[in-house]
Amino acid sequence: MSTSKPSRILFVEPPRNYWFVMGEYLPPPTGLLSLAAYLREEDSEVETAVLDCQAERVDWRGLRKAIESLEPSIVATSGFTANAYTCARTAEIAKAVDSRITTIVGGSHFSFTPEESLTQFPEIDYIVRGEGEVTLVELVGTLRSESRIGDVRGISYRANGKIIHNADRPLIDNLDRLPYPAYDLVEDNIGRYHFSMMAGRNTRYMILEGARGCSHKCSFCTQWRHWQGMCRKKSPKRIADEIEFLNDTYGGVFLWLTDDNFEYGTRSKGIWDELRRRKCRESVMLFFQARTDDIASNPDLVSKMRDVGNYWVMMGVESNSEERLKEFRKNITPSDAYKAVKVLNDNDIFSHTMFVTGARKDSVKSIEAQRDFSLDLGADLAIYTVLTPFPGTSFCETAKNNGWVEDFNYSHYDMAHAVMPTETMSRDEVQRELYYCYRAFYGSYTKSISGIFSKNKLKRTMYRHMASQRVLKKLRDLI
Ligand code: B12
Ligand code: SF4
Repeated sequence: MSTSKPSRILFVEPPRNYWFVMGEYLPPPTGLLSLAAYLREEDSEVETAVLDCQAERVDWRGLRKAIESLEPSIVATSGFTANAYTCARTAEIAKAVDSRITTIVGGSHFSFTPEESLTQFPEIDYIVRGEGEVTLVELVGTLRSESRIGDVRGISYRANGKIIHNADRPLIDNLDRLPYPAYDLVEDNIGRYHFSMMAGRNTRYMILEGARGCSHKCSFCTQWRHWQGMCRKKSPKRIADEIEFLNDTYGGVFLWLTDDNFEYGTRSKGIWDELRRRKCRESVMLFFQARTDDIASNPDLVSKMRDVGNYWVMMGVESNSEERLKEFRKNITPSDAYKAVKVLNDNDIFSHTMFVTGARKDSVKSIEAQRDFSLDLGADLAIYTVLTPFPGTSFCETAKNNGWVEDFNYSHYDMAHAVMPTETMSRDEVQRELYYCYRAFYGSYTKSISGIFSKNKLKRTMYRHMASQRVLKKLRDLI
């Protein structure tokens, strides 16, 4: 095997655990598909393949066999904090097959921990920090031509026993220029991608990007820093074209927009205008993430988006406490949450609320109040998460500087494991309170029965699925 021409790159979605809190699902590896699409468009000398271990039911031994038979010169993978170790293990396997294989990782976790990760994982050769497309093309070209690696912006690596961090790379200025994710490279898997709880086992689940970044700066969130504090949006036409393409070409129905903050106020009008003339709007189920203040102040635009297929909205309500919201730098109020839930419910859009528990000043009493508030809102779904010090967040710096973090095992950084105590609660107590939150939401017999027999198909699917997945038991087992 050789790293000289042509480059043969294998993108690997490693074997991973799913996030049991939302039941059973199988997502497409969108980040890798976006990189693969751009790379093959820009570099005709590269051979590109994607191995989705999840979809193809390939375990670690199978991954090793696949690398042996495909003989890539480069193995690339992506991860966020909770699955960082699976990326390192992928690189380790590639090196065990052939030490000349170049291993590249990227994604939010590695972007924020290049020094730590390159020290901890000798099997990783290169970390691509931040936006990946242009950097990967340059890195692959540079490796092939054996030219100066020091000139490739946006990478970290080892040289002469030292860890080197090249300068950052500026962001792509127009996201419309990016090709569609290379779903053709996982064509055999497309029928398997699904999100049971949200759309049912047999509804085709695909992910697309409408924007990168967020203009807010919440203390617990990695996204705004990952995208350099900027929010770049694809044009309404491009977004509608991509939705239509996924629906027409691959039968994609449940379409999850990755945009961290959809912004109904500024974007709905254009996207609605594009979609309302297209047939696909009748069959797609669009999922958005949005802020409560934005939804609350734009009921008419939310209603317009419902007309073109927006069935489900997830919003970060986070807390009932003004003080906590201020500490999170969230810039919303609890009354925004009431208004937002009402707007969604009035428009028959599934209202999915998210809460953060286990902040430093949280106590059994304050979490109880948060729980009551979450039930009182009347949303279709509440997901409770534990405040987690993700590397790259400003909260992580505060938590580390104050010595609050007790658990440094990144595989527990999934917002379902308590990794820090609060001022008045141990980690076990935080974990127990988290369970009580879910028990209050799903455990109510009358609520579950009315959910299971609800007239709303999405609600029915969700409650039936959650009952079958024994989510409550899994959460209790964490205590
Ligand atoms: C869709 C999604 C999901 C889906 C499916 C994810 C999947 N495919 O596995 C579901 C619902 C299952 C999910 C679950 C979780 N998610 Co999630 N998810 C997302 C979301 C919205 C989109 C991901 C995506 O496709 N982005 C589009 C691609 C193109 O962006 P990208 O991955 O960042 O890749 C770019 C660069 O980072 C870089 N890059 C990335 N990887 C690589 C690799 C190489 C080799 C190179 C060169 C470059 C590179 O290049 C890419 C193009 O520029 C993101 C937020 C976001 N907007 O990204 C959160 C996000 C990734 N999730 C997050 C979290 C915390 C979770 C959960 C732990 C819990 C939760 N509350 O949701 C679970 C964990 C699941 C698990 N056990 O693995 C966090 C991660 C934070 C962190 N630092 O760890 C994010 C960032 C959300 C947030 N606001 O904080 N998620
Ligand atoms: S939590 Fe949401 S609103 Fe806050 S910075 Fe992150 S993406 Fe933006």
